[in-house]
Amino acid sequence: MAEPTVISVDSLLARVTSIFESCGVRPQSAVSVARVIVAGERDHCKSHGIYRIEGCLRVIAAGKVVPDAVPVLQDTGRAMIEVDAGGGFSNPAFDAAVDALAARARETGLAALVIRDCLHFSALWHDVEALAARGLASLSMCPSYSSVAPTGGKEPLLGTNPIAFGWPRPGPHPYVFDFATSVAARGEIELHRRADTPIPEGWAMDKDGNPTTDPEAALAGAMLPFGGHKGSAISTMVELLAGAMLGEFMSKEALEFSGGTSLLPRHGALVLALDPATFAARSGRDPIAEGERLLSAISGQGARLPSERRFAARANALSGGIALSDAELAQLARFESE
Ligand code: NDP
Ligand code: PYC
Repeated sequence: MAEPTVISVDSLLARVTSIFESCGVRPQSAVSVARVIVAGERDHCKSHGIYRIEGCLRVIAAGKVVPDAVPVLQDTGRAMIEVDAGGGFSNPAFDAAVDALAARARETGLAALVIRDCLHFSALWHDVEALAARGLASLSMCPSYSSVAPTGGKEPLLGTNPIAFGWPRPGPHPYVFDFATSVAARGEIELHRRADTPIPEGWAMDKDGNPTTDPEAALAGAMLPFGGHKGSAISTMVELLAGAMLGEFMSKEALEFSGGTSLLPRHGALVLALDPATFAARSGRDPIAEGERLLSAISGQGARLPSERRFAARANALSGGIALSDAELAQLARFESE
């Protein structure tokens, strides 16, 4: 088998940024979008790494995202800060609002960021890591497009609706989890389809509601929520909070807007930021120290914390670069020449 080619994180970032710029994405947004994609690759989270470039370019070509949208921040001084992404990518909108969100959470203890009318193709850990770096706990969530059947049903209705949580820790890395509320992200199934490998049992049903390990049949059928009725309920909560409550698309509307799952979903997103120091003030206890006791006890049992794999992959990539296969390099080169 051919040896992979190693490329530095910075040089991959420069290449991906320039691919987006040459497709009309305004430079500041191109960097925001590329940074999250390259970070996915750097952290070896392939389902939201460079494979997503193609999807982003497809929505640009289909006119379903506004590449030069300028996010507009609306801060009325209350707990809820809004940023209108104007039909553009979600990452630039988040980047435009994160400092205001963090400042408000520090001021009031709890603040919410509503991102309106965005295309959220990406992973959410990035949002919660940015807030943890500012000393805040956070929850981030968004709907997707209908591809998951509620537990007990057979029809795709819910999205893969990701949810991420971040908690600040002393030291370089926060506590972070970030996952699809489906058993696996849809991107994982797509990667199996491309590699022509079966998906594990329990991920999806075919269009007749029968269990399947065939990625094509799974993509044409319905994915399953993680944890049965519990994941189904959490996914429903994401639809309600980040769709219905915001007055933004729910997964079904996002699917209708896109006309299918081949285009990435457009909708809103909700990010809650909480200041642990404010919440704990009257208790006289140090929430971060309390958190450390719990997290050390988890690790002390030999259990791994979520994101430990990600942080280890990140350290490797930052020191030794990112290994890309010939096929991935060829795809990058194709995007650069288009
Ligand atoms: P994974 O199942 O790969 O990982 C979920 C989380 O669990 C990660 O924080 C991971 O940490 C952690 N984890 C995994 N294995 C263990 C373990 N054995 N012990 C402890 N923790 C563990 O994620 P998904 O495939 O569900 O989602 C991948 C990405 O897709 C997410 O970033 C999500 O935001 C994104 N997504 C985006 C959507 C969108 O519409 N924008 C839709 C759906 C998903 P680690 O990374 O260290 O393994
Ligand atoms: O991987 O499920 C997924 C996904 C949907 C939209 C963006 N990512």
